[in-house]
Amino acid sequence: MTSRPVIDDLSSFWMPFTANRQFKAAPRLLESAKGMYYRSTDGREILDGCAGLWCVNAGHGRDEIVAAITQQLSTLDFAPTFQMGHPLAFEAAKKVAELMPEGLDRIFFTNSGSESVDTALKIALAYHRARGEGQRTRLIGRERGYHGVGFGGISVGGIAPNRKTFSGALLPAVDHLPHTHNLEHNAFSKGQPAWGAHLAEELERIVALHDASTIAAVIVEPVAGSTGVLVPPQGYLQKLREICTKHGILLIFDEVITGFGRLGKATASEHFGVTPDLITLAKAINNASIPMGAVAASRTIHDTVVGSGAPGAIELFHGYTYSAHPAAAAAAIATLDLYRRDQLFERAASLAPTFEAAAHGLRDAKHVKDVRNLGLVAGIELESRDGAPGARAYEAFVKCFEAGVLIRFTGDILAFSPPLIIDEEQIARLFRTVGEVLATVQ
Ligand code: PXG
Ligand code: PLP
Repeated sequence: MTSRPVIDDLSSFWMPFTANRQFKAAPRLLESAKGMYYRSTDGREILDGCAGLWCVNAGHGRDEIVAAITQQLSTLDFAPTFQMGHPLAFEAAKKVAELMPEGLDRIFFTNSGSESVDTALKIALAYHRARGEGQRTRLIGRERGYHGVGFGGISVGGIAPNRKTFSGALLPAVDHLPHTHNLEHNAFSKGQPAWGAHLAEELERIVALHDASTIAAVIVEPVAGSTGVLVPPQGYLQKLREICTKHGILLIFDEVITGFGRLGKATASEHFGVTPDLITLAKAINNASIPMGAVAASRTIHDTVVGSGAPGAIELFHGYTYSAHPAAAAAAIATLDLYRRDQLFERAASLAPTFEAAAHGLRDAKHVKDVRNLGLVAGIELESRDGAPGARAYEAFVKCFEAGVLIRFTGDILAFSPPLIIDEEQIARLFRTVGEVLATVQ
């Protein structure tokens, strides 16, 4: 394949979550992708160790999805879903609902994870208000949580740099649970760490402080992704569920990353056997082929909100121009069919032990101070370089890219979340490359 010359002016695109000046001085540009591989503009094949941004779970350039989108765009490019509809919106919702835990079968469509989070938080407030408990407005997130970049999401989120610049304008009634990261107790845990379930009891202290009657919802990632892969301690999520139920607080699982097979089941909720009241989704919902997100709400929440409106009145004053966009909906239907046909969730489950062994094979590699994993997610935490936090992981990331492997990093943690179509040889190559690179990293 011939490569087009790299465009020589990169200045117009203000890049998201990027060191713009550093990047533009030495850009890394991807030009095409198929299956497990990207191709860079300099013509190299790059093994995708992180499914793009944790989202291309069925692998790149799947013909079935491309065909569904193409066909849809030439048939019905756009249709409003405010007081109107189109059939694929309803079909896509049904397909998503079929994969959710029992009872969470009412689906609100958005265009991203950030929008899903805002939507879920607003639904939580609307639900309590519809029940006559409109004073329940407080939202509880968790330290190190990532819930996207809307004002709602950064307010309940717990990633300090994402909040700092905007700290004067965050939502007013928010508190945070402590995070569960503790290497003294949990370093090199395989799967769920044994220590830390008691950290969920901090919710009781928060409830005692603010009173349950002021709290609408708790939102957590079942497995925290963005912050660097924090797997919940055994029993932790169950405890959160119990405490929320006891106090009438809604539990929201942000499954933007864990959704659609990452842990070997459709959802983390199913994997852990813990059912929240609301689930936020995005990314792999349609293999990231067209922007789309969703919130799965329990029948109770839906019926309470929808039942509270006067006949003929709009029940929830919320929605996006592109909610259930026809092309995104078509892509979701094709993607969810593909997951089932190719049994990709089962594949993730059966590859998980190989993936775990390969990741933990790096426990003695240079700079490594922790390896953690669950399903097809792993994090490798590096000792930070003195006075330069993040520099070591950045160097590893760049060197891996040069060696033909794409990984993610956050701070000094490397993150792995390959497409679920990865094979054993590719898993071996992924971690072997990282080991070789770490040996050369300063
Ligand atoms: N919630 C969670 C749990 C997420 O992981 C969002 C919400 C926001 O989704 P959108 O579609 O608005 O980006 C996310 C997104 C990374 C990385 O590599 C993670 C995300 C996005 C980009 C990069 O850490 N997660
Ligand atoms: N801003 C303006 C001026 C708008 O008219 C709209 C939607 O009509 C929006 C923002 C919201 O856009 P979206 O529905 O794509 O989120």
